[in-house]
Amino acid sequence: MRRYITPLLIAALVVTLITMAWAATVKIVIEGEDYVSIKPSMAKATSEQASGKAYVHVPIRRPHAVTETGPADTGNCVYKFKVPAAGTYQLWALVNYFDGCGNSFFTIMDTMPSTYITDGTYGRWHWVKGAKYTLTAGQHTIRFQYREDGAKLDQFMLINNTRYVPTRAEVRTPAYIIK
Ligand SMILES: [Ca+2]
Repeated sequence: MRRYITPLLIAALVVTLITMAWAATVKIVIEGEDYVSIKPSMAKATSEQASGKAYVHVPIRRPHAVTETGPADTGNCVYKFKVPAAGTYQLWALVNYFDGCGNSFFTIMDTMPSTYITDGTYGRWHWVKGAKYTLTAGQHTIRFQYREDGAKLDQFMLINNTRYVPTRAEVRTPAYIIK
């Protein structure tokens, strides 16, 4: 009997540590349409395919840019949220990009330097990894801003588990959203 005790204790310890790690994971999921303010040419739109049946986007301009010409205005959406535990949070965004000149948003956290979120997948909803932010517990503000026309944002997530990779729409977390 005795020779089983050590492996059992180790197994119990491992399970406890894994449980603690998972319990400490904070996932903040905000819909694109949860903004506290919206400025054109960022606009809200509806879709049966979108989480919450809505998203925000920079509508395609005609003629659509064929080079990296820069945005035509400072259209943006501002979001306010509560962080329950200080830490390093990975930004993910569920987006649909038009093409190589319509595949990014600026992302600005609080007063931190502007970054942007982009990748090379077009014409379908998919998750894109953005910047990592060191956040204190408490209230924060993030702005998604027009960088290229033809970019759509369904929802975004901030998560303190940097290994987590989202694969489908996440469940909105109203407890962390300030509206
Ligand atoms: Ca949405």
